[in-house]
Amino acid sequence: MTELVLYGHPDSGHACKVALALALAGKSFRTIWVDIWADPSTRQAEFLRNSPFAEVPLLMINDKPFVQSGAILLEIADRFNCLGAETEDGLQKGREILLWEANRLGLCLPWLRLERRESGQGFPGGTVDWLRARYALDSERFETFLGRGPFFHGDRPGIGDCAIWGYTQWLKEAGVKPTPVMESWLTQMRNLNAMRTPGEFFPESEITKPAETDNAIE
Ligand SMILES: N[C@@H](CCC(=O)N[C@@H](CS)C(=O)NCC(=O)O)C(=O)O
Repeated sequence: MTELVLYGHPDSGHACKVALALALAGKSFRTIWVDIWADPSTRQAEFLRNSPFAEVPLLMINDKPFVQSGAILLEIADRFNCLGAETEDGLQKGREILLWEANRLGLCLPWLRLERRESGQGFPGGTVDWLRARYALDSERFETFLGRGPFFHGDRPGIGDCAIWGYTQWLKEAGVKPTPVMESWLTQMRNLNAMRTPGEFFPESEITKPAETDNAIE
C-alpha cells in the first residue's frame, strides 16, 4: 500500500489542487498543516528537509518527496493511471492544461487575491489592471480549453480540472467574476462527491479518508 502524506494549508490553491486529485483518485492520504504565513524557518523540520523552497504542496510518497503542484498532479495521474492518464490523449490534454494554468490563471488569481488580502500594500501601481487584463483573456480561453465539457477531461474530471480548480475556487476573493461557462463548470466541481472545502482538506494533521464516490477511480 502506498503511503501518502500531503503538506499543505487551506489558503494554498496549489495544495488544494493536489488534495482534490488524491480525493478524486480515491486515495487515503494524511495531511499535515504547514503555517505558510509564518517565518519559513519555523515550519516542521521534516517539511523543511524535503521542500527546497519551504513551499506547500509537498507530497511524500512512501517517504520520497515530490514538489511543484503540476509535477505532483502528473505523478499521481501517471503512477495510479487515473485522472486522464488512462489514455495518451487524456495525458496530453492534462499536460497542456497544467502548463497553461501555471502561466495564466495560476499567475493572476493568486496575486489578485493577495492584493485584496493585503489591501494593496506592496503592490506597484498598475499591477491590478495588468492582472485583471490577463484574467479577462484567461477566462475566454478557459472556454476554448473546456470544449463541450462538462469537465476539461470530458465526462469525468482529470488533473486539468484539479489544476484549474486550485484558484478559480476563489474568484470572488480575487475580485473577478466568472463567465457563465466558468460558473457552470465551478458548480459541477463543487458538486463532486470527492470535493471538500480547503479547511476540510487541511485540518491540522488528520487522516483524510478517500471519498466513496462515483468520482473515485478505484
Ligand atoms: N510553483 C509552486 C508554488 C507553490 C507556492 O507558491 N506555495 C505557497 C502557498 S500557495 C507557499 O508555500 N508559500 C509559503 C512561502 O513561500 O513561504 C507549485 O505549483 O507548487
